[in-house]
Amino acid sequence: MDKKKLTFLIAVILIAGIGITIYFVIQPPVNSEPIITDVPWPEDLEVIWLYNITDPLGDFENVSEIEGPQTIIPYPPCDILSVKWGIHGEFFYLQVEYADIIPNQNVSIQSNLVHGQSMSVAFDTDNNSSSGTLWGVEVFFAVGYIYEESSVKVYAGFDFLNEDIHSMQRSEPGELGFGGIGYDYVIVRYNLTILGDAFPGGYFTPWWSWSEAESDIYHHFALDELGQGNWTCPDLPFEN
Ligand SMILES: [Ca+2]
Ligand SMILES: [Ca+2]
Repeated sequence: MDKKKLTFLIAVILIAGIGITIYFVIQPPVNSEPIITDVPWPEDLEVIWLYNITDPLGDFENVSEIEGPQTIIPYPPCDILSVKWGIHGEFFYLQVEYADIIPNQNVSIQSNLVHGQSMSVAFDTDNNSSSGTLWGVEVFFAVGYIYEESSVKVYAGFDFLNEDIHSMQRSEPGELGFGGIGYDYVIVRYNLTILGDAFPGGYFTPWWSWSEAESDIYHHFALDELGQGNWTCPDLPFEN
């Protein structure tokens, strides 16, 4: 494994608190359950997407070095095929397509019982790797699933104390729009007006994204890494 890849995977161990650890091991973020607001959703979501990532089918990482199986166990529900995001009004919208439906009960596979999964998109919103937390991240948007609870966790984490992603001072609930448990996609949104300096808009912003599942044996049962890229966020239609 090359150093860059190993660095990413080690980082995933730390930042996994975003997605899985927080749900199952550490205290869940306050108010992480999806909220329902009375702000209408756009009638045509297709017009609001600003960024589109496509990802190969079956491109799982070998996670044997980070509390994972010694060999890759394909797990299509957490295999991402595409991610889209966009900004409309006060919200950041996120759409994720998976290779299979998100189960509503634990999945028995090769002596493992897979009980949940999550995906995250993290942004270095000031394009400064020295500010924020790991990688320079100022905010992450997460959506996770606890199968047996048919529970979808949607939240944004921000305001970090140091490079430990678990040091986030604030998390704010997002809103589940469509899909989730029982579907092979999800569309969620997060209110940007709450994020303040963590999402000022109008910046060149490096991003990171990944999807992972956890079993009763392995903290990282499966990992689909979308990797890293860059996005120029438009000016926001409000003052943050
Ligand atoms: Ca994939
Ligand atoms: Ca930063």
